[in-house]
Amino acid sequence: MTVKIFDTPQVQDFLKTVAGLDQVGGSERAKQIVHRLLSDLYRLIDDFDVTPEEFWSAVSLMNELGKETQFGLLSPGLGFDHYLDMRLDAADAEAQRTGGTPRTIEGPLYVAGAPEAEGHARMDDGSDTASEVMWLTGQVRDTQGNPIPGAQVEIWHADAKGGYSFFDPTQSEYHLRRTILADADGRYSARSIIPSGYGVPKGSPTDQVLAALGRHGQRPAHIHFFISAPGHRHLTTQINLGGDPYTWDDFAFATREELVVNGRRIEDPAEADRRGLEGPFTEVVFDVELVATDAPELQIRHARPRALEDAAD
Ligand code: MBD
Ligand code: FE
Repeated sequence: MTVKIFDTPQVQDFLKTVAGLDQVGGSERAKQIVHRLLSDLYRLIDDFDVTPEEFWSAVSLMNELGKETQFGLLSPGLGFDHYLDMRLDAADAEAQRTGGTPRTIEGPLYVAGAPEAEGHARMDDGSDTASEVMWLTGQVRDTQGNPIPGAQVEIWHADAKGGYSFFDPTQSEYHLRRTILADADGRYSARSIIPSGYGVPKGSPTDQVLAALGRHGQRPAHIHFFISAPGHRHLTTQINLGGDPYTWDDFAFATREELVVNGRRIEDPAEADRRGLEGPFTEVVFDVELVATDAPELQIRHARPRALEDAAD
């Protein structure tokens, strides 16, 4: 079957009707976007001769994605999250807003309302005694190099199995999630455990899409950050721990050169003692530069549905 009907007046008129272009109610933007989206998909069906079997298997896959709340997981896998970052970067470049630590994607696993601490926090609950202790620290500065006291540093990361608390019901509440207010010198520190990389659940609908593309669903070991301070641009970013086989092969496309950090193994008992630790540990240093801005809307994270967001404020 190689019919080509997309360009006929019947199909073009039909698309206008379906998108509500002949109706007075509704949203003009929704109509324009849906009209364009459906036009692109209808054309694709014609061009690729998509069969009813193929179409309905795609519908079924989307039902499965929704049932398992995996659209937010497929999204970075299909590069949408990174594409939105590329657009923000381009808009910044055009407005000559340059400098500062680069952004990278938030991902789908943030949970609002993590416990707050001043200067330092312990992030793990002590249940994992086998994992390497991570001492995560850094300074928040402006682009002139001045420290930003009181900067808010929100951190979240996976456990040794690559799971995130809240989404992984076996972990304690807010495990490996903290908000730390930087000290008078703009410094923050956290005691935690070295995270493992993340893997899309095997056989899940997201995994099925990736498998059809010949791709894997692995992320390197990484740590998420929201960093903000009054008068400065809110920053959403992550660091990747260097030396991970997936550092440059992240299914979510979040790696940026400036954000790869190599941990430093410290075995000196005096250094451990200074931090209240009993043995060797790995120190991960991440200094952050925030860009100054007067625009209030740039000082906060953009709105997006997030787990427990309303409980936070
Ligand atoms: C993650 O931990 C993550 O950060 C992203 C972007 C996707 C899946 C799991
Ligand atoms: Fe993550």
